[in-house]
Amino acid sequence: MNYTVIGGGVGCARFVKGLREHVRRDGGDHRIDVVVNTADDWWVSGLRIAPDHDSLLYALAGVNDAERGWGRADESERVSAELAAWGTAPDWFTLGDLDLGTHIARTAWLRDGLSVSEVYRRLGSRWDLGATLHPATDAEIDTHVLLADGERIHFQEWWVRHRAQLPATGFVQRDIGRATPSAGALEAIAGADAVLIAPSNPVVSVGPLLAVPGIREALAAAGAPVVGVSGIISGGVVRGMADACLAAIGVETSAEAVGRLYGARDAGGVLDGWLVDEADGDAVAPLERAGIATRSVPLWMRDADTSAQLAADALELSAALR
Ligand code: GDP
Ligand code: FO1
Ligand code: CA
Repeated sequence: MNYTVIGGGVGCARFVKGLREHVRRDGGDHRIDVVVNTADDWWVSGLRIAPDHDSLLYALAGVNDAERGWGRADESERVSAELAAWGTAPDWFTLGDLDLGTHIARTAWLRDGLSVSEVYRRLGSRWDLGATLHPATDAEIDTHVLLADGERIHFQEWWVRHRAQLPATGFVQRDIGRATPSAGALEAIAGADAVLIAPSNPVVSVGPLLAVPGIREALAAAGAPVVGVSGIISGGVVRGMADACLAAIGVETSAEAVGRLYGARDAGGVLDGWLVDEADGDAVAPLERAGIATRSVPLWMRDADTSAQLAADALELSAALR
């Protein structure tokens, strides 16, 4: 079976690790493709940083800093201090020495004219990831945050320097209207037996991905059911600041509201199915009435077993909708 996951960074990484574990336990020849958000990316010290991709790459390779959710394990920060001293990198953004190796290799390949897809292929080939990573688009679509005071800053400054505490009224991805889906993303969606939307940040990880012209059309045309997993449990995030992102676009932080944000596939949205946590059972009936097949299951990914079970639950709902 071909499984295609759509998502961003740490939440997507944990979900894909669960799916990989489920597939390994299930046996059989399965394929996992991941369509990855690139709208967090930014240029620092002349290097292209790609947080959502690198969180997935490092987690699937087993070399990630699981506590922080980004960057490499056993890291050091000698170069980062020098970059801050030279002023080519903000002192609030830490670039580990090992992590810089990835940014330097990626940037070197981009300067050689390789596409982002090609760069993903080369970076991923160093480890046995058990999944193939595709950028949603090969175009640069950095996210900028529209602040309540009318200013706009790069997403990374809002997220890291200001911890998403500056009141915001929206998010824009520059030139996204000219972006097209990567070939790998389109193939992964068209060829999937199941398309799963990871419990990623619905606004800045999944939102920009769905906003790439052609992605929504590809999902609508996909033969596979599209099943999403809520990253919001009992009205709150499991980690990170998706609640601040949802507030910025006027959406309530709840599993039901995010399900409605994605929308039912046969009503112009993307979802055939939606998983909410056991604590959010009251969201099932309203979303079913909205045309989204909804199940209430344990959504906390605490370890390999619970993550694999969540992936199995998502695939079970997908199979029921095929
Ligand atoms: P980021 O780009 O690094 O922020 O990562 P993502 O956007 O892929 O995922 C962040 C989201 O994952 C957050 O909104 C979390 O609530 C969600 N998340 C993290 N761990 C879990 C978990 O164990 N279960 C569920 N359901 N969601 C989770
Ligand atoms: N997040 C932080 O909170 N502080 C940092 O200093 C930081 C550095 C960093 C470097 C490389 C990278 O790939 C990610 C990094 N992140 C850092 C995380 C990143 O800002 C977020 O995980 C995502 O962009 C959120 O979607
Ligand atoms: Ca992200």
